[in-house]
Amino acid sequence: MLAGCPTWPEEFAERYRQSGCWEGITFGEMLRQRALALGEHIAVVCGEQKVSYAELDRRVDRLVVGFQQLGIKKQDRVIVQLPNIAPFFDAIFALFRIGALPVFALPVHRENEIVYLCEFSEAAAYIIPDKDAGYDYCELAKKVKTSVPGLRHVIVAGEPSTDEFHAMHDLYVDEGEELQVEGLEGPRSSDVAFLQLSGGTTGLPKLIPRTHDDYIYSLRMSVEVCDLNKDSAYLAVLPIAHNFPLSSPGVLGTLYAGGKVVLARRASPDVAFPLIANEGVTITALVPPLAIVWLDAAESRRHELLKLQVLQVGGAKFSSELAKRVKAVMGCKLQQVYGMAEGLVNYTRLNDPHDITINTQGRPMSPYDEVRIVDEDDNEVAYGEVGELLTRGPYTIRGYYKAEKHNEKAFTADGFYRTGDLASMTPEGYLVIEGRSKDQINRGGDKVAAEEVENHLLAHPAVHDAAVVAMPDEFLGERTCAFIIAHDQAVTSNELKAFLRQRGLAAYKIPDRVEFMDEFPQTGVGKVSKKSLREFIANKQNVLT
Ligand code: J2J
Repeated sequence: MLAGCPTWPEEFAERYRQSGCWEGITFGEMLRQRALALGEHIAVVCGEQKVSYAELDRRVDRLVVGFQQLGIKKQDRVIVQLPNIAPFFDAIFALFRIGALPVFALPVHRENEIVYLCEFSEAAAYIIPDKDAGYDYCELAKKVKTSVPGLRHVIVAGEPSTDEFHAMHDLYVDEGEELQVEGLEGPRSSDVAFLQLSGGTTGLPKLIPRTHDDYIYSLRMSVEVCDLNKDSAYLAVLPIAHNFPLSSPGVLGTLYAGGKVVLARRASPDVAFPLIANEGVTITALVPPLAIVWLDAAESRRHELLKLQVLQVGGAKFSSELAKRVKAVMGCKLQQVYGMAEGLVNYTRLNDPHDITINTQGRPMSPYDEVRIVDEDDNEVAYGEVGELLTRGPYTIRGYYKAEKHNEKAFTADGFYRTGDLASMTPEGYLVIEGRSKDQINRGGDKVAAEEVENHLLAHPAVHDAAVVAMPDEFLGERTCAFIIAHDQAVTSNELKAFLRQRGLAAYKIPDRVEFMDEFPQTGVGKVSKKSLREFIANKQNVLT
């Protein structure tokens, strides 16, 4: 097991194995089994390209050898920053087979995030597209490589702009040569398979170690709850490195079920609706702001959505007003999904009464999930009352990667993860998300850690103090507002935003609004009162509208 990854105490591990949650297979084995059973059945559709299960399995083996020839080996960490393209699967399954660990970055991440990920995970390699959505990832990789000398390889799924980088298509060895893989001593199912990025509440993002056993179990449960099978077609519109479209049931759940993954390069109805119609898409997943766009478009384009059976919405709270429109406008079932990269996933069930589907965020997918809703002293509250949600179970981590100190706060002594979400529970066991105690802004599903942005702002010479909070937004649910006490009255909002961009911060973390103040409101104990700041900005917005 990779050092720095807390794991389940043996008595729990034993229980999860005995009860059959943990199947004892790795991702590499899972793909092999599907390839043997399903052969030429289509696994992935990407534009004109259609890849069968057998072909995907062969491509992965050919790439395994190429990766090995570069010196990538078991337990190496490899940053994977790919958009929704077929080589994503070749790359991650090849790494899984070797026992190297993908570290999932999002396409929107920039120099700041990638340098940090490379350094913190001590990455051996970094995999990128050449260009995507008009952005040049080779340019980004050049900057990253200069900052991180330990990064041995940059691998480009496309055409590299420099000889220093490897073209991924050159790494696949010829058919036949992959037999060398036979001698490979791959990972065990209890090993960590990859590191997933947490939404984050701290100055530096935390990494989440997920094992083959626990993640494959989460796929199996998701597949069961979402009723996926060989005939299902899942459209991936959200970036597939994110935990929701990756696993709930997402692209990996679809492969687990033997279904067809259809990759969309853009989330707009103009791209996605024709794919739904032409590929017979049965299920897809959106965050609430995208659901709004789709609902509006569907008013006049319902004929394109006839095959769609299920629309999943999650990542941020979906208002019941919008939820009510899904069936009427799109003609498919709504499924609310409340999950987290740390583990626990909740779904409304496909046969739930309308009232539950539109008003709750679902219930845990596994009978082995333990959830508690507690007050400030960790005492359980009554049904219907609001408290913080704590959880423990067969696919919820017991600690972040190399974060011993933080883990003491983020987990209880008996191993429950403190989600930082405020929730209540209905008598039927369904969760309603009521707010958040963690210092995070949920910008339409994109999570922004206030402290991370505050630290960047504090690096500006004109900034004396900074406090970042959420402000209400009709479309995204929340946007970010940065309150600043400045040394230098001349500094402007635009200058501060430009400063953060120049530091290589991803665009979604740049504050939407900057407010200057002489001093911050304080709590009774002299801390900055973010509650007062949130109220202040919400009131100010109301006055203006
Ligand atoms: C309110 N808040 C929600 C919801 C997530 C499936 C679905 C989503 C994620 C995800 C995921 C919410 N209503 N329906 O990993 O597998 C907020 C909560 C939660 C945090 C986790 C999956 N669904 N949230 O969004 O790791 O605050 O995972 O703790 O990105 O998103 O964020 P993340």
